[in-house]
Amino acid sequence: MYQSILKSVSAKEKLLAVLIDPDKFSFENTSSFIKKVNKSIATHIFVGGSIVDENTTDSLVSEIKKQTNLPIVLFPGDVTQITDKANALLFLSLLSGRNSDYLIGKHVEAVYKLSKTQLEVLSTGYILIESGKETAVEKVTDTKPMPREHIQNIIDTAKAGQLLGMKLIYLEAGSGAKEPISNNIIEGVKQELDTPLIVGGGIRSKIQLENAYNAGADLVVIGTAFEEDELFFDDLRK
Ligand code: 1GP
Repeated sequence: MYQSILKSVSAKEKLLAVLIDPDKFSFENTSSFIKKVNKSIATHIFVGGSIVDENTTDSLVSEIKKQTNLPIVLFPGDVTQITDKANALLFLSLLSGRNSDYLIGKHVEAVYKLSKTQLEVLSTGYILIESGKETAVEKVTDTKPMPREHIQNIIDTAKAGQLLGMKLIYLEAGSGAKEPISNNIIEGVKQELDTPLIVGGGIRSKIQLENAYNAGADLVVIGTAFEEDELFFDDLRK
């Protein structure tokens, strides 16, 4: 999976992940939702959320897998969301915060479970940026997002993640964010970064999606816009 992301980045092909949060998603809707995903320009399906019941992820990923050939990537809020039914896992370290549980603690807890799976583990520097309202990530991790005007600090944080060997950097405004990550933040980080750049949170229109791509996002993640209005898929047909 990582190799194919790198290939897309060097070919300047932009990637789009549809995020399914098992906590907000109705299981019975899987088939019709995934049909729409398959007809869209989406290249990946991410599954995960801040608060998800144990075992929900496992059965949901099994069901999704029956209906699509797109790679399924876990975007876990917790160790309980690890399932070997997916293809890969974002091994997220919350670099914007100083809560050691989310920097390294949960990762140590996850190792035994991961050793029982074939998941491709993608080490990801996860940077939460202030976006106008308190987000679930903030509450669950008990950390503060980085102020959006501290661009150099955000760039240095992303760069530190890369120097630590992280394979991906994810700029996160938070699910349902009022404002997506601004173009100048994306541009600034992208200029300094050699790793692929993921951007998500608050992207609700094709224009915002294109803005993020033009600023330098390699992979954009969209969840809420599809949850709220599946007609959004019509704007993103292949
Ligand atoms: C959240 O970046 C993702 O973790 C997607 O956010 O739900 O706002 O699209 P939205």
